[in-house]
Amino acid sequence: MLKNDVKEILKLINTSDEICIAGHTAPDGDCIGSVMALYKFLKPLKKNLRVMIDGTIPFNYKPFADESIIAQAYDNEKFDLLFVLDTSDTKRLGKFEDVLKNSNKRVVIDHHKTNTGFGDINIIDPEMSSTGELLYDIMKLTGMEITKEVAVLLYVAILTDTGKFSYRNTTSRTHIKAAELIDLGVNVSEIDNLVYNSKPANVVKAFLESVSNVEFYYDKKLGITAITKDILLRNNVDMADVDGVVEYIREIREIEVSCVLKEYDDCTKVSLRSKNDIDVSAISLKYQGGGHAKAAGFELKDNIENTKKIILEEFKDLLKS
Ligand SMILES: [Mn+2]
Repeated sequence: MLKNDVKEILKLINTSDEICIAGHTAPDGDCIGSVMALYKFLKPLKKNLRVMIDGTIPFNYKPFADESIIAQAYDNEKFDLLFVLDTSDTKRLGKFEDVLKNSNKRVVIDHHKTNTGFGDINIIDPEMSSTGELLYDIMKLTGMEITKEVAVLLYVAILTDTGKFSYRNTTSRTHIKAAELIDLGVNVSEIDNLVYNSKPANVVKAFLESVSNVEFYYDKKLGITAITKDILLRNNVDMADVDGVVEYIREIREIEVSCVLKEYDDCTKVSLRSKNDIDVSAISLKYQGGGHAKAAGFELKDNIENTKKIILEEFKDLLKS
């Protein structure tokens, strides 16, 4: 039961001095919001806290992430206690993966159904919209103070992982918790402006280019495009900043599955979104990725062209009428 797990976690916190809080590579709003919220929540306890997130903080989350406290590299430091948030498998810790074996106790808090539970304590609830929502439940059970600063970070986590409270993972409880966070002082429109209405022009241009290159297959049920190195270079933007292309393509009426291929030097990362019944996490798992039924991804050590062929093949039977 959650209550007992929280009791155990509080005991671990009390007996620990060195505490690390880690999130996943290519961090999103839920990861950054949750990690930073837990950091600020534990701050008053005067422990030695470290934060580990491998990857660029997207520009719109920079106001919520204190980058001076995020570790740049991992030098095999040891920890009494490690929290791993929003991270469905150990590989997603990226360059910080070894922190797992260098920590005495591990607490995993996540809402990905593909999470196997690699901690000593695992709080994994796929019914939750976001790790932020789950973390809020946990924080309430500790009886410790949730400041406005913490509330803002949890709200960002919930807001972004629910696609502004629009995905199916959004429940009445999600709204009730968001309301409680607003009562703690969250300014809804201010956050909306920071997260969604703050894009630099070159980021929007790269986004539009990526969207306009979309190709349709199987009666437009599959839409596929790529964010190439060339698009990034010409517009002078980071991959991490071009967000939402895969969701945008899903907005097309006929689309059942949208796919974005992200071109990196040594691999292609695949983002998948499903509109109805197709479980894209099953296909992602097949290629050592993970995620949710409607939002998942994986990477291949191959170029865009070959990756695209694989995607077309994978969805052929599911989408061909
Ligand atoms: Mn999440």
